[in-house]
Amino acid sequence: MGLDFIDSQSTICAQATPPGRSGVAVIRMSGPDSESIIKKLAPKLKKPLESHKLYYCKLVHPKTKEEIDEVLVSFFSEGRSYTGEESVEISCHGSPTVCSKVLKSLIEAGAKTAGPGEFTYRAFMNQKIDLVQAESVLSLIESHSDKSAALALRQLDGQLSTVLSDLEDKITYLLANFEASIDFTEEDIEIVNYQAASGSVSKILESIDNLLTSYKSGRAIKDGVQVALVGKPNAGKSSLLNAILSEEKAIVSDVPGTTRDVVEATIQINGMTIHLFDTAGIRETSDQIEQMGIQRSEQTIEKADIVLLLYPADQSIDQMDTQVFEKYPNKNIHLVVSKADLTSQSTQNKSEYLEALYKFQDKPDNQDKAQDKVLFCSSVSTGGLDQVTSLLNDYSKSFHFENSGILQQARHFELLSVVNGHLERAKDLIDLNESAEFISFEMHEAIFKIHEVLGKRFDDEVMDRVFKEFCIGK
Ligand SMILES: Nc1nc2c(ncn2[C@@H]2O[C@H](COP(=O)(O)OP(=O)(O)OP(=O)(O)O)[C@@H](O)[C@H]2O)c(=O)[nH]1
Ligand SMILES: [Mg+2]
Repeated sequence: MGLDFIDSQSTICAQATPPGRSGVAVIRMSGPDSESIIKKLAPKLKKPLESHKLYYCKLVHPKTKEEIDEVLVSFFSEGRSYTGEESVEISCHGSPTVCSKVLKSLIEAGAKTAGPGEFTYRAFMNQKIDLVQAESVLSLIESHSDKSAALALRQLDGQLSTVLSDLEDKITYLLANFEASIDFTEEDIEIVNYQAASGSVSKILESIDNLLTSYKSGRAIKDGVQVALVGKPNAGKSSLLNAILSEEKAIVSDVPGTTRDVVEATIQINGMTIHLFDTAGIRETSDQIEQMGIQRSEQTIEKADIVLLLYPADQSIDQMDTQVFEKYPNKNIHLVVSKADLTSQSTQNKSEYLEALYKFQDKPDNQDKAQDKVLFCSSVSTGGLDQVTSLLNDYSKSFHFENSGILQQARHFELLSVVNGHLERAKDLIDLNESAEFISFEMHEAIFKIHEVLGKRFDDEVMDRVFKEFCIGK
């Protein structure tokens, strides 16, 4: 994107609602000339506009005086708007022609088209929000599930920013002590109690570790959970996908190798987005297109949070299945015995499947948990999906964010991992009774990185990364 579009002296405008027809569309304007520009389009608005008031008026082209629309104008004075600048919002009729005329007239009257995310960028530059909150605006706009919207809203509310500022304060306090002790090294006065400081750093590291661990949940809440349906050709993967969706989404046939490309579908369970991926059956083949499909199946396994490895109840596990366990020993793999209607479940030997799986994966100490790894399903009989749906149900319920801050952005995770590294080194130095200068250096670096997360320090690269995802009008 580049930030060359930024010129905070200008007044910008853009449509805030999506393009297309709607009852009402909203056009936003922000910048020092907002009031004077809207008055050029609405000559009847003579008196100074009052903040947070709605004005009903007719808009006309500033030069030709052609009538454009009857609209509602809301006015926000400088310091009392989203961007912190004087701003106007025009609610006009939601016709693309009307919106385009309003925007053209605003530009004729002196406004310029906003760049992607420029309204939020200005809010950040005017210290209305920090960078973490700016990112949450985008997350909220893009949220596709109840939980992702709720989490983004919390971040916008400043919950994560507060947790990070609190960490910053604690590190700054320790740093101040170590820096003070640098000045007194000659005089043999003990300013810092190294043992107490080590304990304090451990506590901070614990909080950071909690945040870093929370990223797995945060990412799943934000982006959804990825579930891969894999297994041999004809195992019943596409049938299972269709049965879960109650829709004939993927082609089903008794010809092995029917599915070639990955078929994706999305469902919502307990406020979470679940992405289901039906894949090409894995087998040895000389067919080049099928080989490409199998490669995609493997890529899907790599990205997946849960892998459902299907194999039909009337067959036993073979080398193709165990290869998946062997190749992905750390994946959350569940064995799904498909077509369970073809044989009686009681004749199935669960331990045989478990043995095959736990040859390559760590067996949980809890026996029930170990047993839970095998599910039976039938895509054709009543209640045949119960075990699969309850697995997805339980999994989607396992994501919480009631209490502390939770990370959902890769940028935050990366930077806090660096903070963690600096503080671990600081703690090692403290425990070795090293000089306060070295310890202070690590703490300084840690604080710099927290500043980068919050946007107290930033450069074009950071801004580009944050704002490149935004669309115009946000
Ligand atoms: N009896 C029974 N037949 C099933 C079940 N699920 C699938 N089948 C049949 O098994 C055959 C293969 O089903 P698909 O869903 O296409 O299998 P797939 O794993 O997607 O196969 P590929 O795309 O070739 O890898 C079809 O004839 C289905 O009707 C089931 O639960 N019970
Ligand atoms: Mg298929």
